[in-house]
Amino acid sequence: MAPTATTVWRNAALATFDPAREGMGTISRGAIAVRDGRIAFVGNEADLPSDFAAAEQFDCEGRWITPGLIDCHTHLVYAGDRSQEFEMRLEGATYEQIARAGGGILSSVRALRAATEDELVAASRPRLEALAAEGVTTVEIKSGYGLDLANETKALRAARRLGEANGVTVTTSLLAAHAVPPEMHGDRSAYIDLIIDRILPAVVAEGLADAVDGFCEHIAFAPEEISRLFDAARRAGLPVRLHADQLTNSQGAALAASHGALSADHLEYTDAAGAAALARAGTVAVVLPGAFYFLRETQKPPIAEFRRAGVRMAVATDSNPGTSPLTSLLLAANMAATLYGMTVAECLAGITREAARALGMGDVVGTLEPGKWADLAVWDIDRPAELVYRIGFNPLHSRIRRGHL
Ligand code: DI6
Ligand code: FE
Repeated sequence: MAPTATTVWRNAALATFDPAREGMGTISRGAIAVRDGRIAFVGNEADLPSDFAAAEQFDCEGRWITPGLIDCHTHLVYAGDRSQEFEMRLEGATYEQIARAGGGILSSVRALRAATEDELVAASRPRLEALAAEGVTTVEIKSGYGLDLANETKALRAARRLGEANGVTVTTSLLAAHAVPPEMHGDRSAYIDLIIDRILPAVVAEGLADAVDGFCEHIAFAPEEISRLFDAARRAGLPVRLHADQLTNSQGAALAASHGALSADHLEYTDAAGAAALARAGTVAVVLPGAFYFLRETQKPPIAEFRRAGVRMAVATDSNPGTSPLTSLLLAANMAATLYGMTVAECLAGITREAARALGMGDVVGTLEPGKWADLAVWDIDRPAELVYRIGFNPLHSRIRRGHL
């Protein structure tokens, strides 16, 4: 074992989010030993095994360490912006009106189709860097602004390249079922066939997606259409996730649960039966308060029902040009607390452990436990609550991914 492959982060307070420990799994005077990019020891510094005595040591001077943050729902690969539609909404237009008039998602489709893959990478990189600057080490990125074979694969390739180049683990979702492309003239069912017969097989053959997503909504796809797509995804060996009950209750949560989805996301209009279905299926509820805030929604996801039913909750940015031009996961956590009434522990677990679970990555990231990747965030804070409490302040001291600063 080369000595440089082993490092110790000592003199730190730890919020491990290890489910075997209480609350946030805190350790007040802790140490983490890292070997070959993975956590080899987590615990009290006094219990650090002597085999790590020769390792390179970093004195954290009492700072806090959390798992590297995980943004489990973004659409951050896009071209252009939608600030003009923002202005229209401020003058009274609604999101649905703009979407039905060919704006909304379709305006981002036009912009993405006109961009080269290199241009997409260049346009999206600052957004990924903004997340990383706040301690994010894993980001999920969806397609959904291409809506045909060439452009969906272009977006997913851009997402993969962003991950390789920027020290962030990127996991991708094929969200071809985001809107009906203009050339299909509203024929939703034919477009679902195109996804199943052409786009999904090509994406699988090239290894471009880690999951399949869909938008189940009156302005997007109906439950039967999503069901057909999800059956195909599962036959192709990909897990599924769903944009569910964001603008209306379309029984999206129950639909996601019935397909064993990793996550159901948004959920503002989900009812108690939907919450119970998520709990039974072990589907994570991903709340996206950035979109709620930006659309000035008033209907909140049923957090109390989720708690009662034992649904696991994650929090993400939904970073996208239309409904959540947000690139701060800490601000998303603050909004989950202030707008939805989630506790500090729920918010922080929601951007670490539960976000990992929502991505099907709960066995490799999301907590500080031996065997997981050494993805860490070191913070200049005295209490974990500060991460949720501040608005627009970044207390990150350093970010470690797979053992590397
Ligand atoms: N729900 C959303 O909030 C985003 N996608 C979705 O299904 C919005 C995407 C956009 O408006 O560009
Ligand atoms: Fe989304």
